Amino acid sequence: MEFGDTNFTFIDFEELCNISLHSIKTSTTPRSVLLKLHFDLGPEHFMKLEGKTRQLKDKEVLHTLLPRRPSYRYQVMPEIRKFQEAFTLCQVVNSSLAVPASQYDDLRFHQELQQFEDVCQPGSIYKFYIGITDEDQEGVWRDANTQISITYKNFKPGHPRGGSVLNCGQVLPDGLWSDTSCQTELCGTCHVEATEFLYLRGLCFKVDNMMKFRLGGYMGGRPVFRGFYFYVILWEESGQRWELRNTETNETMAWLVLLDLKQYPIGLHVWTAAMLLCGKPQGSTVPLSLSPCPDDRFMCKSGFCLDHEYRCNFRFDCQDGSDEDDCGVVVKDSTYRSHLPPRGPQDTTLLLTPSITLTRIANIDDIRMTLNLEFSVSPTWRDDRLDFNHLHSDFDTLIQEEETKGIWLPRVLLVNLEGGESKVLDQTVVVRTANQPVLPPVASVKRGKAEGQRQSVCV
Ligand SMILES: [Ca+2]
Ligand SMILES: [Ca+2]
Repeated sequence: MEFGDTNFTFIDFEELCNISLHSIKTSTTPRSVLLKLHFDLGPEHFMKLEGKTRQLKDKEVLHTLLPRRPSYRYQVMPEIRKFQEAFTLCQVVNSSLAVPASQYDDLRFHQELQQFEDVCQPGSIYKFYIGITDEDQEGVWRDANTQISITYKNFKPGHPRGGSVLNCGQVLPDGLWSDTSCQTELCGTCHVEATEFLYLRGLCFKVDNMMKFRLGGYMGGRPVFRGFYFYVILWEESGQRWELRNTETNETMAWLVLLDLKQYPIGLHVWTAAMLLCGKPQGSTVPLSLSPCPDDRFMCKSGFCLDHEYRCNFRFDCQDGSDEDDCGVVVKDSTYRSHLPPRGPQDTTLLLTPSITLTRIANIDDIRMTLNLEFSVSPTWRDDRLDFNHLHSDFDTLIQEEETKGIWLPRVLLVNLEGGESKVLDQTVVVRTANQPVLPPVASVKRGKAEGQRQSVCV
């Protein structure tokens, strides 16, 4: 199965009618776009549009006719968690733990929660978190996402009850707010901006937009990730597993069972192909990642994003430590022979011309006729048989001793030492970028991991 079939011309205003336009083809007329919207958005929106269909010529016109939806949605994550866990989950799906900022927001928020009253902490009146906390300063309620103190409040009379234990916001059944312990297990709700999305990587998508998914509504009682095209990632309740489906053909493409049922398919997971998938037979494993990380950032296994400078820098920066996994620099294929030197330019014999830097004349002993010198010898060469990962663009990358053992290196031998000895110099091997790095394919699950190719090596 290949994902290069781009029959869509309307993808660039996906913000407005993402789901509705999934199955619209190139030949679609504006009129039939409206009919499709009528079907998907419901007759009440169609009535607003209908009177103006005559004039529809291009997508700009259509753009102006579409009903304006709010730029965000509330999305209940209907599993109970502690406050910090609910906060983190919203972050990793590229959203924030919801904090209604007006009466209108609060109304929408409460309406969203009502659908899950029977699911979240059944039997308790305390069911839902709100993303506010007074942990830093008692009585000063701040938005946990921005740390800015909130202006709109909707606490029940007599609430918050106060104290250093009750530091997180919760919603009561009537929609009014109260305070609770941040260790209480309640459902969180994410505030999802329409412009924010996640990338699904690891499939043979040929178009960037095919990788984009966003939280949009519920299926099987849990949030669904809707692709900008016709793919969805949904919770399959009877099988208790996540499924990647093609809604156009109604086929399940891959599935994932997570041991922790509360977990979402965010970050890197090994899925199972439910059909022939990108050349892999049914039943084979397919690593897929779902995360907000754009191409220029590294994705921790958990789905959090890091700047590349933290990748392989000998410190754990991801909570799961995955930024220090697979940090090998040297890539060689099976034809590589470490006892053979690389060829020189135009296939000549490699000639090494070392540069010598004298750093210190430590001692001159004219009685014993000896000189004590400190110096370094730096031969530089190019080995086109090797590729390298994780190279820094603005400074040399050190190759660990373990890896230097597997590659050809010149031996620099110093003779005529005091007493007639000879000595092999201590060596440090660094790699310097000699040309532009080659990035992995756009949809690669390792996108952002490997970079660099065919560089010079110095000793
Ligand atoms: Ca408090
Ligand atoms: Ca690191």
